[in-house]
Amino acid sequence: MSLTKCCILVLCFAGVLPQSIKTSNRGQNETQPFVEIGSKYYLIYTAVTMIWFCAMLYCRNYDSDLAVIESEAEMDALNSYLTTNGHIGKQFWLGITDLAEEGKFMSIKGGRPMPYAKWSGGQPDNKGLLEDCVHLWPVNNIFHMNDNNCRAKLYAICELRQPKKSCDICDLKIIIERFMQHTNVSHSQN
Ligand SMILES: [Ca+2]
Ligand SMILES: [Ca+2]
Repeated sequence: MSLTKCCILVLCFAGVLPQSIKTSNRGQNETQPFVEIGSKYYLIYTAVTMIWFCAMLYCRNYDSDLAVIESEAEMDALNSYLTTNGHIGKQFWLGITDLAEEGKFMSIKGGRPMPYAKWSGGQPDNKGLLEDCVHLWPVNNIFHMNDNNCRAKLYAICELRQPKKSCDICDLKIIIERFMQHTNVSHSQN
């Protein structure tokens, strides 16, 4: 990571982020303030525009990540929501970048190649050799993807992380059961 990028991250932590950010509390209302759109929960944040790095950190404050659209169904659901809820003129950062290797767009969520793309005409074009972060913008009132300068100030769409797989709980359950069995055996021997 270059010194410039490090400085940008420090700036984000030092107060560029909106003061209203709070760590999510999933205890009372697990999805608040996210809205269910299609098969996922999203936070459409339109109070402040941010550079891509700050948008990424903003989402992290909510135990979420910049959204990564994984299928045509997800794209259609999100497009439908944005266009019918007053967001048609806005642009939103996604969690996709080719910062690591030019032209190889990766998901920041899973560290894998972007699972789905709906580029607008002629994109991605890496205009001025400066465009490494992907966002949604409306073309003819339909949201498409474009690579843009990561320092452009756009809105953020955060995507709530999926719950952990139940196997973690299963493993814990097995450990507890074995402990209880061991305790019972110990007691019966005493
Ligand atoms: Ca690029
Ligand atoms: Ca572009």
